[in-house]
Amino acid sequence: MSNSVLIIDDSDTVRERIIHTLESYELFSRYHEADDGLEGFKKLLSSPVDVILCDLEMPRIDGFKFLNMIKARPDLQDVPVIILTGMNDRELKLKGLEQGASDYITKPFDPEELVARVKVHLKIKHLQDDLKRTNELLLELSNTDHLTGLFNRRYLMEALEKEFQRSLRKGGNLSLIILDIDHFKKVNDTYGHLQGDIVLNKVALQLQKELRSYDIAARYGGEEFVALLPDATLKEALFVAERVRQAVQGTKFNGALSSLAITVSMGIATLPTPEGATVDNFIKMADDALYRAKANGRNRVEY
Ligand code: GH3
Ligand code: MG
Ligand code: MG
Ligand code: MG
Ligand code: MG
Repeated sequence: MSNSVLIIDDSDTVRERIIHTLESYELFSRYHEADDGLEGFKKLLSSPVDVILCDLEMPRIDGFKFLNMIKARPDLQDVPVIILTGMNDRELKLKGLEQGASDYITKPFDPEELVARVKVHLKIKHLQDDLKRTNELLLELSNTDHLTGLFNRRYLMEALEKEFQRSLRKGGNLSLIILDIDHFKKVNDTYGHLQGDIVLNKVALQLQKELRSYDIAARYGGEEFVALLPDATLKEALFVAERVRQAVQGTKFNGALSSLAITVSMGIATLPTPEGATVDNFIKMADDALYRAKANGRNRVEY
């Protein structure tokens, strides 16, 4: 058991009694003590704990102020605070719980009840920690762009690396289309970011619709998308890109966006290339072509 607890109380005797109780149940491997809220806050910053037992009435920073201090910190606000006080007052209890305390125990405390409640909050804290870790892991492992549902850049780069090597090995074709929405900043500026997101979703949908099942459509950056077309020749990629260009140009929006018309520019690169290519300059070829499409008036495809 590697749990740690912070006990904040201005009475040495009370702190001793709490530690004595917790020790006999072997709940914690580390005990931190402080005799007021400020001291407790400092201790917390240097050593994170799993649960805090906190007195209300203390000199300088009292229990309520301490609660406010830690609930204002995103890195500390999930640590459960159990108020342990001699004041058995309904208003104070409600105030404490409202300000973010996880529980409220009055002194003199019943040792078994204290331990039982500490256990409950430790359990919740651990479940919360697990959930946070799982979420972080899922995000890390995720292949999906959350706004559009297309693949994300991370997945695209993995797939591109694989397809690129495969194509070099077999001498087959591989086409890469980079798509960038024209004057997208103006859409955001005129209609707001949320409406901008709707437009991004629509373009993502249009792109996806023109692809084959084994093509990969990804959100490459803010308003940039990439389509990776295994085995597609330049001619085939041009055909796809042109269809996407026309589909986007013909898009009708509803509601606030009903008078909006958008276009996209695209750049294409295709393997094999005359000279030896790397993944990086393969992308750069498509990017350069996109740049030319922008320079040549937008709403067009270059390669
Ligand atoms: P150009 O035709 O030259 O591409 O013009 P542009 O306005 O599209 O070019 P620029 O790259 O300057 O602007 C891209 C804009 O995309 C800027 C940024 O605010 C917006 N953007 C990036 N990511 C998102 C997003 O996730 N949602 C929304 N709504 N807008 C985004
Ligand atoms: Mg006190
Ligand atoms: Mg851009
Ligand atoms: Mg741009
Ligand atoms: Mg753009």
